[in-house]
Amino acid sequence: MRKTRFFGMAAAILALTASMACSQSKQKAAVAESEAVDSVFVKPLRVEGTALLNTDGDTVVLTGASFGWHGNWGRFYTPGSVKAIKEKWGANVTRAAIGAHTSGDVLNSYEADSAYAVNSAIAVIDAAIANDMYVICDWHSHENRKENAKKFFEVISKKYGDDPHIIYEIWNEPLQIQWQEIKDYAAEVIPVIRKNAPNSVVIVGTPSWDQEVDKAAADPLKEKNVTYALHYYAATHKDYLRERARQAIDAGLPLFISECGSMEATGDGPIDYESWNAWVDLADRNKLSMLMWSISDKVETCSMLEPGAPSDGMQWTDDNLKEWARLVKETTQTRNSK
Ligand code: IDC
Repeated sequence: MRKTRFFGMAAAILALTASMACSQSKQKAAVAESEAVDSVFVKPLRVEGTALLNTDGDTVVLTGASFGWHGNWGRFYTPGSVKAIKEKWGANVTRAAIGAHTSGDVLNSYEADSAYAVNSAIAVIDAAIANDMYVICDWHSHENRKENAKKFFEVISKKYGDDPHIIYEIWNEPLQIQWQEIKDYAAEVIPVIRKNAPNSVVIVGTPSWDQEVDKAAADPLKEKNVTYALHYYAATHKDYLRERARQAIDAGLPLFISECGSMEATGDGPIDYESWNAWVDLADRNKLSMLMWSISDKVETCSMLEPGAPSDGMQWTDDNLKEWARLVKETTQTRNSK
């Protein structure tokens, strides 16, 4: 009897201690979880009016660097480069530029080697997810390559489902193509993505290399969570394009600067700091996200790296970075610390 009582009490004490320990560890786990949740930057996004919002209702302004055409500069599509853009340059977004077709000196493309194209996109997307960054999956096309775009986005969206890190850019820069053709293209490509990723944000290109945002403002898509691409190269595109952008915003069009440069539209020539500052000011005032072109190592002003820079960005030294890279870093750090 006494034995039973003794064992009964011992069992009760044991159970109590165990349950205290358990509830303490549960509390610890809960704290760790809430800390982990708090420290996560990437949350689902949505477009509301002209604003990009996260699920907390905060306006989100993203700044970072875009990779170059995967066909020529795919060697930089590494976990280390994505990590460096985040940790050393302060970026919260990056962009995989998956070339749809040949273009000038860029010969490899999705058309030539679709597996390499898909794997390049996956390399950057996975690294961005691991680094708590947003990532634009960009179909880097100037021509209407709708059928291949559908195939490409079917594969990517199926793999990632509704993962909130990914923003889909369905047609980098349409040439001087009618807005109606771009709308028709979007009407076919967006459903392919949304079938697998119903809540994803999609960037739709605008005519004339993403400059005729007025055409989109006059006749926007009915789809939810769509934003429109505005691209500029500061030494070529000046007040007239800034004015057009302002008017589009005033008309209620959400804009996303998924690509820009400080030099001429050729990607070369000197940096125009005055025009660049005017563009950054416009982006800041209107809370526009901005990605700068590009992580590549060609002899041209817009290639941020010196020829022969390591493929793993964590190994880049200051000697590997060109003038443009220094400006990109400074712009990124300033904007993302606000
Ligand atoms: C440029 C690259 C260049 C490459 C060329 C091929 O910088 O090395 O030879 O593409 O077409 C864009 C395009 C982007 C261009 C960039 C600079 O989106 O693909 O990259 N640019 O010309 N729009 C305006 C400028």
